[in-house]
Amino acid sequence: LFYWPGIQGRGEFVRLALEDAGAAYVEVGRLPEAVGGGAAGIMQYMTIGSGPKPFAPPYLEHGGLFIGQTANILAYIGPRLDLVPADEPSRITAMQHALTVADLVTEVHDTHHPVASRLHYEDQKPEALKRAAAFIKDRMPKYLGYFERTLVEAGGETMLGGPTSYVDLEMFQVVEGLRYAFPRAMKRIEKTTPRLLALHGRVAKRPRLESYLASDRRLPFNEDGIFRHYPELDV
Ligand SMILES: N[C@@H](CCC(=O)N[C@@H](CS)C(=O)NCC(=O)O)C(=O)O
Repeated sequence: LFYWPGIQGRGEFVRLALEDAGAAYVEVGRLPEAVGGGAAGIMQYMTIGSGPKPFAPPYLEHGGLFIGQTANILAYIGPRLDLVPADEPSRITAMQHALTVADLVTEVHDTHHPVASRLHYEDQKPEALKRAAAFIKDRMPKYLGYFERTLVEAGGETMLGGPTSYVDLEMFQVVEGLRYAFPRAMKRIEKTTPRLLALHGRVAKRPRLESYLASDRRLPFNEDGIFRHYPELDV
């Protein structure tokens, strides 16, 4: 797995699936630079070989194939880790939900970086205040309401209505991330999503994930990642 060291970010959606399945994987970004790890290693591997290159981390190398885009990585590893049912409708639906999560994640990123990713947050604060206010008022309830309805319509236990899938793990991370970034807003909005919260609780108690979450492999949220806590944005 190739992802920036030091943050959960988008890579965390992939880590959760790998950890839940007990898969053996190497996190290249967390290896020393001297052996090809660190941020330099991540950049370097994005350009080597003659095959198609990923646009941005996270990406995964498996059997010589470099796979980019979080949702696409999950669609690739899901069947191999037994984290998505075998039938095509389930797989397409899982991918659809993963892409919706990717949209949400981009909007969360844009609350603190509404103008440009390469500028510091401090250099786009007035725009961030406006963007975050709109996100909290309209978008956050819309996404969470959609996930809640989807879960209820699927029977209330899992997002696909069958065994636990990578989409359920993603829901855990969405709730965790939004609670970290926007605790005040989330406290209000999550009153309307009881089934999603129950799913979050069940995922957290899955034995391998429970030990992963308590380990130092699970990086803490911080203000370099996607879900950042700036109290002034949590209006
Ligand atoms: N849609 C992609 C977005 C990938 C992405 O934006 N990655 C970030 C880190 S979380 C990055 O390093 N982007 C560099 C860039 O966009 O130039 C995904 O879901 O994987």
